[in-house]
Amino acid sequence: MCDFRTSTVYQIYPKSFLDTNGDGLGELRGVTAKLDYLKELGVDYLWLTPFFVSPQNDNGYDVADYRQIDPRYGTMDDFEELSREAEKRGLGLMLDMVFNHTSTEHEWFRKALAGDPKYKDYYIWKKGKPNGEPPTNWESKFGGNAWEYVPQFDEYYLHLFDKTQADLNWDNPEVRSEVADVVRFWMAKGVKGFRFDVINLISKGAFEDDSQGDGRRFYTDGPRIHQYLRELNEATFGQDPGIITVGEMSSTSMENCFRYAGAESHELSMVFSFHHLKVDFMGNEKWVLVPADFHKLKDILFSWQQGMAAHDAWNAVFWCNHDQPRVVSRFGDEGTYWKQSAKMLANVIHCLRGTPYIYQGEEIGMTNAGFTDLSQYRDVESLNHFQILRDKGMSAQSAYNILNVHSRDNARTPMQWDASPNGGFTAGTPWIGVNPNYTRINAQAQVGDPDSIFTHYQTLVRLRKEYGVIACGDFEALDPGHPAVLAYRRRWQGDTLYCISNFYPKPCTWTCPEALEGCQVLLSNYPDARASTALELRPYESLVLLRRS
Ligand code: TEU
Repeated sequence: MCDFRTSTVYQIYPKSFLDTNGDGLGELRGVTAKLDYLKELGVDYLWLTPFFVSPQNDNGYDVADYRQIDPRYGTMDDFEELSREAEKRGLGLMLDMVFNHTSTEHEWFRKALAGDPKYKDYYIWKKGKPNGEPPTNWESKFGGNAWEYVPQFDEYYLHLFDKTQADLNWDNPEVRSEVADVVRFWMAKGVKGFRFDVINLISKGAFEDDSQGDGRRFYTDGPRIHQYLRELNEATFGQDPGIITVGEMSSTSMENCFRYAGAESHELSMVFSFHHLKVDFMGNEKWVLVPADFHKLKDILFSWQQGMAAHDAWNAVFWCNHDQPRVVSRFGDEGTYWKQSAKMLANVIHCLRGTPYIYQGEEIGMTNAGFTDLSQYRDVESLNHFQILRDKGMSAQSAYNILNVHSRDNARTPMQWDASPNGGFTAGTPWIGVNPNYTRINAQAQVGDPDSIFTHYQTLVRLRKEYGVIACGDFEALDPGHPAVLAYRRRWQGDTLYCISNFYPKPCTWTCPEALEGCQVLLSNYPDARASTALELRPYESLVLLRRS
C-alpha cells in the first residue's frame, strides 16, 4: 500500500502558528515547539507555507531567494533543527515551492531590470498595444490588469498575481534548470515532500485578449505543462520514491488532472483542485454574496472522486487552507451545532478517496475572523478587492460583508493554543488579530477530551491507517439527489464503508439504497448513533459505518 494513501498532511502557516520570540510573528522555532502536538494528532507530513526570503507582500508567496530562510522566520539552523526533530517523530516536512513567479526583489528580476539580457529572458515581456493599452486584457488574480509597464524598456512584464510577483518564463530552458536546482537543494536537506504553488499556470499559451473572460483560458493547463512537469519530476523528486508531491491546480480541468496525478504519469503524486470551493461564488467571481449550492458541491466532489478513481489518479482532499475561509463558518454552524458540524465536515473529507489535508486550527474547529474594519485586514487580495468594490460604488458596509465571508484572512488569524492572552500565540502584539473566541475554542481545551473536535480528527487520521477501505477503497455516490444528505460508499477487499452526513441543522430522513443493518458504527458525531437502513438524522448528524464480509 503506497504511503501517501494512508497518510494525512497537516498544513502550517508559520506566521500564524506560534511566536516564540515575542515579535508578533510566528516562526520555525514555533513549529518545532509544537511537534509533539502534531504527533499526538497523528499526521504524517507537515506542509509549511513559504518561509524563504521575501518582502512579504503576499506573505511569502513572493520569494526573493529560494535558498535562504527569511530572518523573520528564523535561520537555516532553525530549519535543520525542525527537520531533525520532525524526523525523530516520524513527521516529514513538505515545502511550498512558488515557481510560477518570483518577487520583483529576486536577484533575477533585479538583473533583468538592470538590462541583463540573460535575466530579462527569465520573465515574460511584451510591448503594449499601439493604442497605449497593456499587451492583453488579462486580469491579475489580485485585481487590475496583469501587466506592469517598465519605462526603460517600453515594455510590460506579466504578473498573474500582485505586481511585485513577476511570472517566470518557463519556455526558457535556463529557468527550468534553475528551478530544478532549487528543488535538489531542498531535497539534499532531507525534505520529504513538495507542494507546488499554482503549478498549472507555468506554461503560457497565446498572448491574446480574452473576449470571454479574465484571460485564464490562455495560461491555465497550458500547452507545455505536462512536458515541464515530467522534466522536473525526472530531474529531481522522481529520483527519490520517498518524496510526495502535490500540485496546486488553479481553475484546472479533470482531464488534465488525470495526467498531473496519474499513477503512471510521472508528474506529481496528487493535486489540489478548487471547483468544490467555488460553490459560493458566482461563476469565477468570488467577491459576491451567494448561498452555497449544496447540489453543486456534491456533483463536483462526486464527479472528481469517480473520475480520478476511474483513471487511477490521486486527489488531495480538503476544505481548508490559508486561502479559504474556515469551513465550520462556511458550510457548518459557528453557533449551536459548532461541534457537530465541524465533526460532520471532517467525516465527509477524511473518508474520501485521496490524501486528506488538515489546515492549522481546523482540527479544533476554528472559525472565521469576524473582522469589522479594514484596518484589521492584512491580505493584499482582500485589500485590493475592497477598493475595487468601493470603486464600483458599493457601500463600505456591503464590501465588509463580502470580505467577512470570503477574505483569505479568515484562515490566517493566529492558532488558538490556550485561553491565555492572544490564545497563547504570542507574548507580543500579533501581526493580525486573534479571534476573541480563543477563550472557548483552543487546543488545550480539546486535547485529551474524548468528545472534542481534536479527538475526532485524531480518530479519523488513525482510521485511515487501520482500514484499507478508507485508504484504497473504490467510490460510489449514494442517493446524490437528496436535498440535505451527502452520502457515499467505499469498497475494498470485502469491506464496505458508508459515510452518511446530514449537511444541515434541520433533522431529516434518509433511506439507504443498501441494507445497513448489522454495520458497525466506526465513528459518529452523536454518542448514541445507530446503523439502520432508514435513518432519522439529527442536526448535522454524520455516521461512518463499516461492514466486514
Ligand atoms: O493561490 C492560488 C490562487 O489562485 C488562489 O487560491 C488565490 O489565493 C486567490 O484566492 C484567488 O482568489 C496560491 C497561494 O496559495 C496563495 O496564497 C498565493 O497568494 C498565490 O498562489 C500566489 O502565489
